Amino acid sequence: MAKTLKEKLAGLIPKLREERTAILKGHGDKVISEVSVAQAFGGMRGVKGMICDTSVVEPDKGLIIRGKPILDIQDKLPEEIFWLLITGDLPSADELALFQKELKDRGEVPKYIWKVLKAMPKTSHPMAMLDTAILAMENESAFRKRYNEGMTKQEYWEPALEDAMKIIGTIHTIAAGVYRIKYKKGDLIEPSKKLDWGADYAKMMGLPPRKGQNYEMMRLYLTLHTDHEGGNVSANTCHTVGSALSDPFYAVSAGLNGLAGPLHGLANQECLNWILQTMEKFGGVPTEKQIEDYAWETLNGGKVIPGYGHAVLRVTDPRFVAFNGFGKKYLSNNPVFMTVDRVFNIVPKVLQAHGKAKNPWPNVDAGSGALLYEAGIKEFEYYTVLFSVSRSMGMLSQLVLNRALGTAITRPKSVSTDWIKGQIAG
Ligand code: HAX
Repeated sequence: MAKTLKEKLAGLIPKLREERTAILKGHGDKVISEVSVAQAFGGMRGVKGMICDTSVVEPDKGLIIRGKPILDIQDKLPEEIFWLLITGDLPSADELALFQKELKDRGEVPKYIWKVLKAMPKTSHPMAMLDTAILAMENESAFRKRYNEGMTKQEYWEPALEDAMKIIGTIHTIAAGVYRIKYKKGDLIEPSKKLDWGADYAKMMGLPPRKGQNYEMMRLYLTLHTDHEGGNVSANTCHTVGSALSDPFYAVSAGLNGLAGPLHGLANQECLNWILQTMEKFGGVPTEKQIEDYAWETLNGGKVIPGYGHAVLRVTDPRFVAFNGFGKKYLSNNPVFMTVDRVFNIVPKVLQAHGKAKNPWPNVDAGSGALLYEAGIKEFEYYTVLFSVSRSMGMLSQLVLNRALGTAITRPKSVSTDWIKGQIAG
């Protein structure tokens, strides 16, 4: 008989706890990182100060989920990736079917959420709408109820998982509702009883299936964005808020607020903007020389070229490679995709000549917008919502594991500038 996710985790957690205890007992004093003045002033870049087992980002390889390079698992469903993130293994066919059913069983969005969303100003950003909806749904939290009843620390992960499954079971429906309400696309579309998570999201947004191409695009998009280790702004924020035992609704809503920043998740709306501006300026697919000129114009204007550079990566992001592969398969004659592809030939050389960015290569956001645009999603400011639906899986898998392992409340030590001056003076 196939196991539920909860049964599977219940079997795994005792071993994970033993391993953690043994490491801390035997090697708790081992130094794994030092911090320079530049790192303290510079966003703690590179400081090793937290644990995340769901995925790692290797500077020269990109995203690796539980030992599997992302390009090797790009054809898996996002539901399978969630299972992989949280348990370390891909689900069997039976486990997947049972898990998908469990998500659908939790798929009802409370009616008050639609009232909240419809009451928001017409000018609200779709990310503000999504984050507000998740926060308003805190009312449903099993974690908060069980905490107030007095559960033991050993039990924390169980209602955290229940909340995680409620969020994943509904976030695509809420996000599709945000799309239809915000952009006046008509009545809300009910979730399907049959479709998988990604295809159902596309359908509820009202995208035409296009012989399944749009469903395939959505699954790929959601699979590629689930997780990017623990230190990025959204994961780290979710982790910190969750570490105070704020329940998963609070923690995920907070993490998504971080994803809404232009240097993080919002970059994907800015990328396509940059591509379309280039096309508009030059009246169609620009030549390589025109792209080069426009890239310099952007840099000389003191702006960043969105979609390029990364805090950790030092190679072309494999997720960009996956999107490019989809584009080459379905959109090879499409002007927007052709421009993205041409920009990829030019911008790294310009950034190298500019000499500032440590990584001149494209990140995940450089190519995804073209695919979304061609799928019929023309509202750029919505793109981060799609990112959020996927990233909720990474944040929640990390959060459930942290509650299972009893990870402590986050509390790094800050120091004052005077203290730094004192250190420098010796
Ligand atoms: N265009 C122009 N300048 C860039 C650049 C780019 N694409 N990428 C980096 N630089 C600049 C930085 O602004 C910085 O300049 P200052 O010294 O004047 O501050 C310098 O190069 C060194 O930066 P870095 O160490 O290479 O990069 P950071 O770790 O500081 O920042 C960013 C990483 C992703 C924020 C950065 O590369 C950037 O702003 N890129 C464009 C925006 C973008 O694509 N963001 C999406 C990232 C992926 C993601 O998280 N998605 O959610």
